[in-house]
Amino acid sequence: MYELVAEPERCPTSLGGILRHGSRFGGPAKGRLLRTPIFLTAFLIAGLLVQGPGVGSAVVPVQGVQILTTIDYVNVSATEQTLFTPSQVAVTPGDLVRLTITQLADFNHTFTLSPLANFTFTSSNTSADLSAFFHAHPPLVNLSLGSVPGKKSYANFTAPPKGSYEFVCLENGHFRQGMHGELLSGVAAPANVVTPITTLDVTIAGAIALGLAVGILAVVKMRRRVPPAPPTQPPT
Ligand SMILES: [Cu+2]
Repeated sequence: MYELVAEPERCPTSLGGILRHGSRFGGPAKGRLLRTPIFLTAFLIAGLLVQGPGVGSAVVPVQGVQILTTIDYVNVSATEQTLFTPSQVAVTPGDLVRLTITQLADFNHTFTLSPLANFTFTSSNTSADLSAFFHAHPPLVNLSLGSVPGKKSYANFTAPPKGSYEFVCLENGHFRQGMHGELLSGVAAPANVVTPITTLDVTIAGAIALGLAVGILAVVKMRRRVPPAPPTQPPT
């Protein structure tokens, strides 16, 4: 008549229950005690690797799953003095470049990036010369910045193969006033701008996974020291 009363010893739904009932999977006692934390750790790490953005983000930063792509954040300003600052920015070939251009002037500029490696315009080139060039060689990036000071414009692109790529402003006369610069992809670069944060995020995710695994192992050890509860006695 007591068939429906749950017997904890047969229902290893808790961690302690699973540990106490390792023998149901067979094998010597030492082996089963080792297998359970290893299984839990592998399960945890597998979960970290396969989860998509937003899934489980309470535990691991979303950036932590972006393992295969490194992002280079590049910020350039276009000034009232018809200059780009900085005029040299560095990226790594193949990285995803997230480019932000901040307009500081109250008149239009463009940010127009040449697709040709190791090519530079001559200082006597007019805006018409530049436009003709970009008609023949479509730019990697071509942003018109508007004329509102403080406005930001954005572009995402894949960093080109190793080389130096010139960027210019196509507004009349601005290039000849010095409004140009270089995107250095995989070549000697100034010590600024590039921040491959995704590599750091992967490290953080790995550290969190390791910390969780150590925590689980600690819990497992503590649970092993607690003697199992006596079996529930059916009412008489
Ligand atoms: Cu300009």
